[in-house]
Amino acid sequence: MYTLGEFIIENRDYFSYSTESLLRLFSSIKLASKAIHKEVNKAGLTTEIIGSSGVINIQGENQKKLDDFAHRAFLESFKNRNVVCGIASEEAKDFIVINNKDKKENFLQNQYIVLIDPLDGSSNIDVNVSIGTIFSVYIKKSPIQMDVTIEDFLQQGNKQILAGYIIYGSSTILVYSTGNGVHGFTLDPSVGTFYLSHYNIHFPVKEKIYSINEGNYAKFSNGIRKFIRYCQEKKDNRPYTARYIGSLVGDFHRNIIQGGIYIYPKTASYPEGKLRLLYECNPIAFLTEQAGGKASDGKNSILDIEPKELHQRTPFICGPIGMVSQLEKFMNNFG
Ligand code: P6P
Repeated sequence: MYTLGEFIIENRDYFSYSTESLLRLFSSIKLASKAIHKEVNKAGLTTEIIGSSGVINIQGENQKKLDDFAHRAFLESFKNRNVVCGIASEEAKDFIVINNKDKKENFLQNQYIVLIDPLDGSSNIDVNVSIGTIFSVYIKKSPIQMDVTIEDFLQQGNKQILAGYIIYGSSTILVYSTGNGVHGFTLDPSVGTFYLSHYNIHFPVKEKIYSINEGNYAKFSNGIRKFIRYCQEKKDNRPYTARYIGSLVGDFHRNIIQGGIYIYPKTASYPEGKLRLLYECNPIAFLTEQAGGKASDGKNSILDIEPKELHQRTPFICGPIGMVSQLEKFMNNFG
């Protein structure tokens, strides 16, 4: 079985940047995700790690202790590997400059810009539902000698050179794409190694699942409501199965493997949509398209949206092309 490192080396010809720097980047990601895997898997046993940190994060949400732990784990592992020059995190208001000028030998490689949701769906931690890390990577745009600027982070999703997630569920799986298909690696905790377990993931042809929080039905637009009823009617290969666990990584991972659409539209509580463009929607949209699917805000491709600010939100739809196009048609015709 290929390890993640062996797979990256085997496929180095498909990656336009230095393989060595990609291996170092993944070394950081693997280290942090293994530390989080360990804490998540025993969260119920230690009060130090579950529950709230007592901090209200920049999202105005009650930060969970594991959120903070995950944020710090990634920050430290990126800083120590000299391969990232700037980080934007859901848990930090501003981007974080990593200045490695003193480490000349790696300086030229430190071109990676990372945007990350260290632990998405963390409200599920205390009830043992799968949660995940979502990451998005770009090449620095500003002059290499300068520290990162906000423009380095506000790049369109179609400029990503790497995107992925780690799902902490019944097993811990790292799923990523560098633009050459979507591949999944399962952690063998007994040896602390990620092994290739899902080669070239593609949405199945059969559309099966729709994932949306129907508790917001009364406030959905007519187009969304029409699509929900379309999913439920007995016709063709419908009704679809409704599955929604309130954890984007968990819902998406199931949908990309079993064939389903995930929808988080505008709601009364989130008139701009709830999900964050830069470190939730762009990376998931990149994986969606690489797996033969489609990702939009109901009208425009997510990857073409010109970002304006670090934590901006967007309505988010991702899944098989047929299902997403059908929903876009209803939204276009019925509002
Ligand atoms: P709701 C988790 O907070 C999250 O950001 C996503 O992981 C998840 O899909 C969504 O919000 C759930 O939101 O409003 O349905 O509870």
